[in-house]
Amino acid sequence: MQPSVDPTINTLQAHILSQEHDNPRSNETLSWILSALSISAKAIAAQIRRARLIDVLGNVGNANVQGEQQQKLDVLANEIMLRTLGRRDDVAIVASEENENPVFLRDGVDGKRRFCVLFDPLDGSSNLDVCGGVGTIFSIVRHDRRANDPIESVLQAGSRQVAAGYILYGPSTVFTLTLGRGVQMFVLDPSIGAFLRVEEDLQMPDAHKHYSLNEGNRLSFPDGYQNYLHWAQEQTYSSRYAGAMVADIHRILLKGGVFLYPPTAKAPKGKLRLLYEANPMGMIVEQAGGLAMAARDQRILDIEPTQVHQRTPVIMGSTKEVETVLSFL
Ligand code: AHM
Ligand code: MG
Repeated sequence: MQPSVDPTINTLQAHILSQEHDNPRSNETLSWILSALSISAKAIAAQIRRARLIDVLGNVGNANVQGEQQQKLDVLANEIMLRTLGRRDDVAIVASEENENPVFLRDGVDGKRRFCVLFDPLDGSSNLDVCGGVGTIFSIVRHDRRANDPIESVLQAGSRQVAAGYILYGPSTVFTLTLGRGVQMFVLDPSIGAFLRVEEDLQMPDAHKHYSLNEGNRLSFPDGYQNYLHWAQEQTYSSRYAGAMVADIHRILLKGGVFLYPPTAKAPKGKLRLLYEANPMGMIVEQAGGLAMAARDQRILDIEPTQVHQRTPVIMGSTKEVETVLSFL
């Protein structure tokens, strides 16, 4: 007899099990990976909450593969994720913003389906010193056993993701997940140590007169973006920018608006990374009824990646707001 799941217990764990129960073939081994991500989220949240007290703020003194200064918590969060995911038999490869190359863990020679987990362990980490919101972003794709090396296996278009999500470490810890059938949102109840569902099949507002971008770069945006900004300000749009993509997209999922990271003089291909930032956030936004684009005619999830750490411009959020931006490009 099939085990049944009590539908009144709306925890992340119960959600994963019920999905597996309803779709036994498509999700057969994701539950262990998602439970590792949930444990990582709790461990990272605990470190962040006490960061100022246990001396884990500030730089390590090294630059990561992107040439960016690593914070102590970037390194710590990366280690937590590598350790928890590394122990899961279903994970073939892990790829992190903080590591130059994907790490190969095990193959699927026993015929068992295995997955690649790509992640940014601590996105927006420069917010840490000022107690601002930061997040973890993850993307899960099937491991391609025919691939010649780990890089080849992780280089898959975002439309092939089987699951994606983010964890926001703010006043509460929020776990937002899609398994390709809608978006579910959970909040950590620290008193019982479980993520409880707060939004089921979340749909974002279609429009909202808010834009979110680093306006300091304005003068080096391509003309279309500058014209859009001019227009939006004439229309009395409001500006909201947390400086952490997870916090900005989380707000837009709930309230609506558009998030942009255009090409700039400093970052001509955009700043955000395709595989573990734009793709997973793009899948969440699309599953919530929004749009995620890289350019006027380029959907983010359709980009065929060529490099693990490749960057892309990002325009994502409420459908009408994204369409308006595109009309200026
Ligand atoms: P990070 O992964 O090194 O933290 O960089 C990504 C972050 C995003 O969260 C955020 O949207 C963006 O960088 C902010 O960049 P800027 O400071 O240029 O506005
Ligand atoms: Mg990041």
